[in-house]
Amino acid sequence: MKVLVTGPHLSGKSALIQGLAKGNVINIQANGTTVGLDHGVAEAFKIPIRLFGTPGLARFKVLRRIISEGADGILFVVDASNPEGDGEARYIWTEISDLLPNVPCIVAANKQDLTDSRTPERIRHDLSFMVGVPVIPISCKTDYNLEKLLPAMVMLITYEWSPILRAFGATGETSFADLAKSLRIRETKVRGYLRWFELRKMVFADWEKKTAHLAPGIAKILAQR
Ligand SMILES: Nc1nc2c(ncn2[C@@H]2O[C@H](COP(=O)(O)OP(=O)(O)OP(=O)(O)O)[C@@H](O)[C@H]2O)c(=O)[nH]1
Ligand SMILES: [Mg+2]
Repeated sequence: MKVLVTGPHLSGKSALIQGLAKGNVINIQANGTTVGLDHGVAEAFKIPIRLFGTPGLARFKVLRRIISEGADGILFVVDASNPEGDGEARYIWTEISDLLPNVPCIVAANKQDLTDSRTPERIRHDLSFMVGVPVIPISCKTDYNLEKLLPAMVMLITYEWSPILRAFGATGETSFADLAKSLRIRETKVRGYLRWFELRKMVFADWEKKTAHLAPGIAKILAQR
């Protein structure tokens, strides 16, 4: 899975990727600001997650567009202690929701270690343009709640695809033919979906036997609901 880490300048995007990927990170920056990208690899529900961080400066719009391509989820990082950054958050949100419409998103309300940081309720109120997007309070400085972000993201992405993923048996193999039947689509279309899910390690397919099964983490999420 590819998860985009974006948000306004100096909100803590690079710090978050450091915290989530635990040092397994590449960062291109100059004078303390990202001018290229951040890349890190992490995991949730045993699903590998490739994190791509964008620069936050408004002028790097072109890079944000390139880095956003094909993202399955968005972590939108805001500085909870800095309401002056909300205008910039709105600008980046408008840009990203145009590039990645209907992609699951979570707001990470960062810097909760600071005494003047806003609560999730306050952030929901102040960023009311992000209607319906869940807000998780975090601190990259103390690692507060960092462990919650990626499981929540994998769950959101799985729910998004659950109408298709539920056609798989919870355990064991499901044949391509059975998938086509229960989804009422052609087998060629089933193969298209399988390639897409396989790339994201959400499903494993045996292309010779023409069977596939859910990754255990995905089966677990679907069983919980
Ligand atoms: N107190 C506090 N400071 C933080 C936290 N997270 C990041 N910072 C600080 O905030 C500043 C910006 O952090 P970065 O991770 O570089 O922010 P960024 O969003 O990647 O910045 P750009 O790439 O320039 O847009 C740095 O000085 C960090 O040390 C946090 O949770 N608490
Ligand atoms: Mg950065």
